[in-house]
Amino acid sequence: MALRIYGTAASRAARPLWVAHELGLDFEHIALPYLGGATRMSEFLVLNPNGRIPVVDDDGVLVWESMACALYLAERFKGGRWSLAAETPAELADILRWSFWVVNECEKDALTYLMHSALMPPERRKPALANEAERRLRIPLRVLEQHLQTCGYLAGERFTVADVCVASVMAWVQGASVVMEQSPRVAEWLQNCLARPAFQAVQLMIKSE
Ligand SMILES: N[C@@H](CCC(=O)N[C@@H](CS)C(=O)NCC(=O)O)C(=O)O
Repeated sequence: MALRIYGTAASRAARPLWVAHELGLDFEHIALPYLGGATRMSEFLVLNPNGRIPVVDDDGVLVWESMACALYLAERFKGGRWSLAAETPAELADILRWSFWVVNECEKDALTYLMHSALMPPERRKPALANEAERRLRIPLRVLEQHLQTCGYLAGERFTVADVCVASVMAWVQGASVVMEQSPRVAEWLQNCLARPAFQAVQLMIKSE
């Protein structure tokens, strides 16, 4: 098998896995957990010296950083039955800016919200941290809401890898009032993205791991 994706589906590996399912790629999934030390073993550090998942191994071409993995797969396999990659310079600009935007402006606060509202055991959660993260997210979410008032997608007039990158982060805050109450267009767009069969396939992978 020439294409391998490392990382449990219940992690940022969901991003390249989502793209792989969208494109109907033939790949091997190595569901490496991020807890328990497997990512710190020397065999894994050869793939990613940062000791983190995901990693994409495309016949020896190694990609780490989950958004880079998603962008790489979309570009590398863009000639298939369905393209998630840019077809024009304007689409490329949109894909790059939204993907970098979500990592830099939203991901940290979205993760803090998720950890302190759902993921951590209740006794370790700090609601004040979740509230503060949600409050900070109001500013970038206004930008996304404004964009979606006139466009159905993030790049061009079709679903692209930019939607995967941004929706994969917004999924962490999908139940928060900053989405549900403040950002109705974001909520609608997110619901459409998460209803896609490829995203649902990743959810099934999570359940079966
Ligand atoms: N910026 C990196 C973050 C990767 C990351 O933190 N992955 C987590 C799982 S979602 C991990 O491997 N954690 C293990 C560790 O940090 O030791 C990316 O987007 O790929």
